[in-house]
Amino acid sequence: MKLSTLVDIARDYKNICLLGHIHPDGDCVGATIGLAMLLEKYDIVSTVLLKDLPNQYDFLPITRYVSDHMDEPVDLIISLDASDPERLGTFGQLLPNGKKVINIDHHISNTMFGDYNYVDVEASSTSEMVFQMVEDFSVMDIHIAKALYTGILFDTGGFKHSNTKPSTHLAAAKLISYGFDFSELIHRLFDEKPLKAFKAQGLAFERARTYMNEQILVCYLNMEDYSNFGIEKSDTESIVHYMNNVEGVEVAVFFYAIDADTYKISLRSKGRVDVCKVAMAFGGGGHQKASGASIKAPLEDAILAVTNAISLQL
Ligand SMILES: [Mn+2]
Repeated sequence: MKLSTLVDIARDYKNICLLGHIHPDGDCVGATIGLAMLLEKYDIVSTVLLKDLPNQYDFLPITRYVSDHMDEPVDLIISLDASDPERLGTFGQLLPNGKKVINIDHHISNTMFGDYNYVDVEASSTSEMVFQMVEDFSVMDIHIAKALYTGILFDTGGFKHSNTKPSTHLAAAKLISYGFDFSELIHRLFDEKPLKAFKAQGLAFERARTYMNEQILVCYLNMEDYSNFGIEKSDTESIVHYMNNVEGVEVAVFFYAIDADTYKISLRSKGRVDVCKVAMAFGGGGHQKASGASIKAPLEDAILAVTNAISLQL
C-alpha cells in the first residue's frame, strides 16, 4: 500500500485512530507516530492510541500525538505492528465499531483481520513498511525520520538480526540524511538503563537454568523482584537478548510476571527452533527467531510447559 492510497481512503473519514499493540515497543511507537506525522502532512488528523508507554521513548513527540482514549466514535482504524485484534488490548474493542480497519504489519502470525491488509512478513519492521509507503519525499522531515528510524533500529536490534535486508539499510541511510543524532538515539534505545534495572538484570542472569543439554536457557523475574528493585517490565526488555548470546544455546526464554499468576515469555532462537510456533501454542506469536506469549500458570508449571514445547523441535 502506498501512502497516497492510504491518504485517499483516510479522506473519507472523520475520526481516525492509529493503534499499536499492548506493551508498546520501539517499532510500534515509531510506526504509529511516524504515520500520524505523515498523514498530518496531507491535513489528515489522527490520534495514536497507546497505553502503558515506557518513558524510554520520550525523545519522540509522544504528548502531541499519543492519547489513551478517544472522545469521538472512531470510524477508521489503522492498526500497526499488531498480528491480531487481541494484541491491541482494550483498544481491540473499538474494532467492531470502526467502520473500516486497515491492518499494517510484518508478523508471520498476522490473522488478516482488516478490511485492507498490508502485511509483509519479509519487512524488518512495521516502521520500514511505513517508510516504503512514502513515494513523495517532500513530506519527510527530521521528526518523521527519527520516529521511523527508531522502529527499524528496535526491531532489527540495531541492524544485527537476520530480518535486516539491503532495503533496511537503504531506508536507514535515507532516514539519517534528515540529520537527527542517530548515535545518541542508539545509546538511548539500547544501552542506557537505570542502575536498578542493571541490578535486576544481574539477578535474572544469576537464576539461569538450562534444559536439553544446555540448548535451552531460562531466566525469570517475578512480581516480588519488580517491587524489590522498583523496576518496570520495560526495564527488562534487553535481558532475553543477552541470554541468547550464550554459546551453545539454541533458545533463550525469559519469564517475567505481569500479575500474580501470569507470566509473559520472551523467546529468542538462533535459528534451529521456530519460536513463533512455540509462542502460538500458548496463544502468542511473533517471528521465527523472536516471539512472545502470556501464560496463566505458576512459574514452575509455565517453565515446564514451555521447555517441553521447545524440546519437541530440538
Ligand atoms: Mn515490529
